[in-house]
Amino acid sequence: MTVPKIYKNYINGEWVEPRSGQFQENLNPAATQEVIGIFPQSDASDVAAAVDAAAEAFRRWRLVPAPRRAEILLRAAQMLAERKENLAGDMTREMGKILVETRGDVQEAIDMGFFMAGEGRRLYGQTTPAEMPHKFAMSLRMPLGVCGLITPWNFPMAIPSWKIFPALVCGNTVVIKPAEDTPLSCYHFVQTLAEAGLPRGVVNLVAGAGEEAGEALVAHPAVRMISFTGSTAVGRHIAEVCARTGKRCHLEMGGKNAILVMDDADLELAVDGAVWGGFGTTGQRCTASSRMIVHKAVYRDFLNQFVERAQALKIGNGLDPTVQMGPLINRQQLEKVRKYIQIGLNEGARLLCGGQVLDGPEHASGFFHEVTVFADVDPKMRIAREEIFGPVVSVIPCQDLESAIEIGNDVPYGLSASIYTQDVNNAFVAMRDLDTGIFYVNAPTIGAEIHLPFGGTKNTGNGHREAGVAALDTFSEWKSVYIDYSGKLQRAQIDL
Ligand code: UN1
Repeated sequence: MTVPKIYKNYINGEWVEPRSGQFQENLNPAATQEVIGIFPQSDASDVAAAVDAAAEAFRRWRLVPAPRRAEILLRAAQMLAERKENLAGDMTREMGKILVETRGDVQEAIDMGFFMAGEGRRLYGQTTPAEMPHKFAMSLRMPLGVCGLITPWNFPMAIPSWKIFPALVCGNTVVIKPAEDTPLSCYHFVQTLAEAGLPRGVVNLVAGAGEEAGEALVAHPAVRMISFTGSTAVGRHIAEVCARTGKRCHLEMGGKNAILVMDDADLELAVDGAVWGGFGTTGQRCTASSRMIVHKAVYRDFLNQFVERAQALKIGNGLDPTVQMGPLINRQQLEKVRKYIQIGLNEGARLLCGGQVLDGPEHASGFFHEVTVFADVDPKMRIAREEIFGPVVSVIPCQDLESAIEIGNDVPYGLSASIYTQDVNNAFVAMRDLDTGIFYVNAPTIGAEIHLPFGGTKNTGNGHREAGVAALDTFSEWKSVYIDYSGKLQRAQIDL
């Protein structure tokens, strides 16, 4: 076995050791004997050095014309495309999801790079008529300054890219703290940006724990905004600290997403979507389809087909191309899944398949769990309301479209929803009435594309969006400009 590599922080264009001298091993969740690398456990002093570097770099970066900034982003995206296969392999090793999915994750980063590079030649503001004859009025997008980014482990490169690319094209500089479980993919991403020619200090990477490095980043007075993707509990706490320290705060948190299956649905298609939406990424997406709300007329048929397909999924190491579902990310998540299965059983839900940790010889060295389906779930049960973030799906019977929508909305979250129906009227009603930020027709709740806004309502978000042009609103602020070329004092109507 090769000696694991020791990684450092990236501050002001240099790889530097954490001041504490503390490091932590990053293990492969499919084979815990494999150490992916040894990563810094940074503290507040490392974060402060990174923020200082970002603040200094901002003085110059904000003045680099946006089309020039964009050229660097474009180059980075092209380099990611050339490196895609290696990046995907490393991501599967550190995160566990299967290769087709990690390729997709890298592709999202590539796509976001291309998209945001295009924005370098737009970043549109507004020009409007002014109230006076010799006066001009317009609004411009201005960068915020130093952005603090805190990213999760389930999309180890895509989500850092969703934050870094728009932040940079708008003229901000950043400090990113990736998830402790998946720092390697973020290292690869930042390394690629550096090689693409990003000036020193524009992007800084500090690895470590949320409680220490993350907390220090959120509290730092020179950070102008925080963009966080992760749990609702942590997001709420971040929002409080941001409020106290006067920062903008963008939050992307939990989900409990439903697929509605109507009596006129193409059932085979719906089952396909349910399997992919429910068990893709081992259910560890905030967009995962963790609830199936199924019309009573097709309930039995749906359950039979769904369970048959779910049970047939091959679970194992995601590097094996025949494997369809990888492990959970870590022991804590595995324990969480076990806990919720017990809760479901205690609540009286009917366990149709799964429910066990996989610990046979093939699976013993990873955090593997069977795909699990609960049927006859009551919408009030905890397994139908709380985010499990694992391969556990609750199937809930419903009477009609109206009751399906009511059940769909009866959760604290509002990220994504979907309906399977052949009736265009049903589809439009569901689109209008399901209170989520993302909606699908005849497709599962996962699979958002990078050029549309991504985010949710209720406890999922806090009103901001990422991805698409909407991300520019998250990472910039408006300056309204009035130019009076009359050469005399003109007074607006309102002053008179
Ligand atoms: C997430 O689950 O945190 O829409 C992001 C999707 C992916 C992104 C998910 N494109 O499922």
